[in-house]
Amino acid sequence: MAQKRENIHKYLFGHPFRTDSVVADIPVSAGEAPYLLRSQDETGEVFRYALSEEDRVYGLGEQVRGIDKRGWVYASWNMDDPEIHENRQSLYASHNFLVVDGKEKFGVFVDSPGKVVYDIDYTTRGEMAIFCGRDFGLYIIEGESVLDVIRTFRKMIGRSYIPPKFAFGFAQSRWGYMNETDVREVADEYGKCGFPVDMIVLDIDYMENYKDFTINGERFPDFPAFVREMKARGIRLIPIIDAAVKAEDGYSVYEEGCKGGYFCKDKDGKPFIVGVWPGDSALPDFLSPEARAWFGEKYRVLLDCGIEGFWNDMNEPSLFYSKDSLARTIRGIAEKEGKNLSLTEFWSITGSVARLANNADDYASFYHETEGGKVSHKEVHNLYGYNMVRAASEYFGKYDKDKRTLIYSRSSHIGMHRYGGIWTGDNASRWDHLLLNLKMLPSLNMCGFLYVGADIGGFGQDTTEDLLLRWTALGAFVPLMRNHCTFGSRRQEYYRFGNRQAFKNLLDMRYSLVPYLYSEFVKSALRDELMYTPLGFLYPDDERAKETEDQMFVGGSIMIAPVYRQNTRGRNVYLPEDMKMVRMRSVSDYTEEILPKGDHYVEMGFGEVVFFVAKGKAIPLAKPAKNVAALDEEHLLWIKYADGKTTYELYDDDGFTTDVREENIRTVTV
Ligand code: MIG
Repeated sequence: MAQKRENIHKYLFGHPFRTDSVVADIPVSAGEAPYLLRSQDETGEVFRYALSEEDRVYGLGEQVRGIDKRGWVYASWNMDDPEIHENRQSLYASHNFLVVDGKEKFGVFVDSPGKVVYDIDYTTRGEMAIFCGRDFGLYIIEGESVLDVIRTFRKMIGRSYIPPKFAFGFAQSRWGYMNETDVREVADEYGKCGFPVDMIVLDIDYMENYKDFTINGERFPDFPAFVREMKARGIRLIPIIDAAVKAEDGYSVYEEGCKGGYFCKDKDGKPFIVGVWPGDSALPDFLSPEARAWFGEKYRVLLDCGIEGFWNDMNEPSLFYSKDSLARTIRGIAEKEGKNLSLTEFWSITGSVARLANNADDYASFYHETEGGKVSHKEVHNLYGYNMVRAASEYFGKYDKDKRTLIYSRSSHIGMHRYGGIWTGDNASRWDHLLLNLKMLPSLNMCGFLYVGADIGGFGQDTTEDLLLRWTALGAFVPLMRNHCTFGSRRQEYYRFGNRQAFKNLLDMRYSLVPYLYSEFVKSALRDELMYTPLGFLYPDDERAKETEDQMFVGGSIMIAPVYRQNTRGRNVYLPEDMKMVRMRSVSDYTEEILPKGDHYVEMGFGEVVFFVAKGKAIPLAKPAKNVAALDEEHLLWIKYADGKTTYELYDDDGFTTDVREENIRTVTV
């Protein structure tokens, strides 16, 4: 039943595509949208807002730059490009929600499956301009505070995905674990060092020639037995599934897809062929409900082997080339053979090759069969990864309706937050990427994504021990705690470094924090709240808090202030109120100190976890264990900052139930 919600205004423009980003039934409002000045240009509708000096703009999820988004142009256009730096306009995901925080406070959600551009105080100082295209929904959300606006928005898009509890353990990954021996070695070394671990991730090499839903029989001769062997050691294997399906006769997934018409088609109705890891491949049409049901069911082979978690990659979709554009490019270059070329002609050759990947013309050359009819991919580009995950998730519910399955994706869009988590793609071993990891967390939460993480240590390039230590100290507080890197880079499993004790402390501390992280995560999901909250959202009258973008509340009880610079023994920390500083090397080796509101230089050693408890708050900690299942949560240690008693809302369950409910949160007095 349509509810009238005074604080949500909804408008439709053109013929909006049904994205299923919003689940609430909201009636269309009359008149023009408040706050924004509407105009048109050659791209479609444009909405402008005059920003005053003190206004801040938050949101946009997986994006570059600060928590306050002012001063740059951002685009929603899912893109596989590992060169991540502050001058990029879009990364792997598109999250079209932002909040203006000033005298006026309101949220804007552009419900569009295609390109949206946000020029926030960049081209024209003091102006925000949003270029929405022609066919979209626009929501304006009002509230008393930034947090209020976010809560209303989150409620409107539906409850965030909750993974199984083991997903709060640690995951070791690397592109290049080739076979059982490689995986066993990781498990053995973790065991020898006494490092806890819950998951070892399988990248594309476990497959036969990069074919989805196959297992390379030479590398993994008895996969179900190997899955069992690892599980008996307390470790779950998390295989990857790529978006594109190898186009090869005799490969059942390809043949079924062709027969059922489940692939995206070219203008002549034939499967559109692109080049990615398996070579020539077809793209499942995840926007078609039939294709989703078909592809989802394919997960069964792996689920039947005992697999309980997956990751989805290459689903922007990433295209190294399309068959047609590659052929055209090769012909173009061949024509130049033997000619005396000008430099401009020479560069047009290198340019034509460089433009092959993720080419806009290719994205405009294939089509989806949707409930609303045939649409060009270009119009709905940003929904592809979202619906890939949805395909899997819808099937997991059928395979075992009472059990949560782990899934996280590279590409995403608002709406996908109900079906799975995300990791933020191909970062690199750079100190600024550690800071970016921190800053993205609240923006992602605002857009519904709670199960999130970045590759710890950096995916590309070579990590260093100090970077890895500092990054792991942040990762200890992040739901998806995964150390992952590319083949060809320096190996970065923790046991390869000298300071093992420091790494052990950090990993053990993570496991000690699981009762807290799990409780805070579930509460955030059930109550449509942030798990990571910037200081400025909590202390709106404190200018210093507002400009502090390198500290964060994690859940309701604690603030973290990670070290993200090399050659430092600690850092400056701003306390927005009196807080208790806790410095832990382990749950049995720690110090506490009450510090007054204001600035402090705080030393933070490698192998120490430092956090700050807010007044009246408590946190539960468990003794470390080799994996999540082995944690003793009957006997918790409590840390609090209170004279006398205080309470904490603790959540726990069997780790798998889909029946996650508010009533199962217990208020514990400590
Ligand atoms: O083109 O599967 O972001 O995590 O290791 C690279 C190989 C494909 C990109 C993912 C990365 C993964 C890699 N993949």
